[in-house]
Amino acid sequence: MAGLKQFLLPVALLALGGSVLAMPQFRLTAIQQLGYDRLDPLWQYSGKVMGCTFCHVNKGGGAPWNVFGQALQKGFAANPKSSFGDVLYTVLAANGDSDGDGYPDAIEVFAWTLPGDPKSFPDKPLAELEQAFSAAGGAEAYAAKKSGK
Ligand SMILES: [Ca+2]
Repeated sequence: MAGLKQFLLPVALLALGGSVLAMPQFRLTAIQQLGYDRLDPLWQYSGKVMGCTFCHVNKGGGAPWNVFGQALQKGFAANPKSSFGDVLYTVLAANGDSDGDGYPDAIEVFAWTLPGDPKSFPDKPLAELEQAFSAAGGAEAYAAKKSGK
């Protein structure tokens, strides 16, 4: 019996850990920092929460980055010693509209649309969203987690 347990536990951990590790660290950090993990309790395993096109042009990620991803890259260039979480927060708190669709990046994050794709934008008026965003804590709610991840 003990032998079977000793065999099964590592296999189970490997199966779980493999899919988690398959998700890039920046994406893991962003999903948790921006509260997207609330969308799906199994987000780490479904892989569907916050697709790569949040920051990248292609669905599979990698280069090139879309305009929001480029804004993050500029944030890193301006503060090379910052953590990804801090850069993400700085860009969102700056209230810019990377894709120029009329909705600031932070509002698009709040509304679950893509801040780097002008064809993706909220279906509610900006003023209404800004009011709800402010009531939910505004950009402060997107500050980097204290764990430093
Ligand atoms: Ca926008």
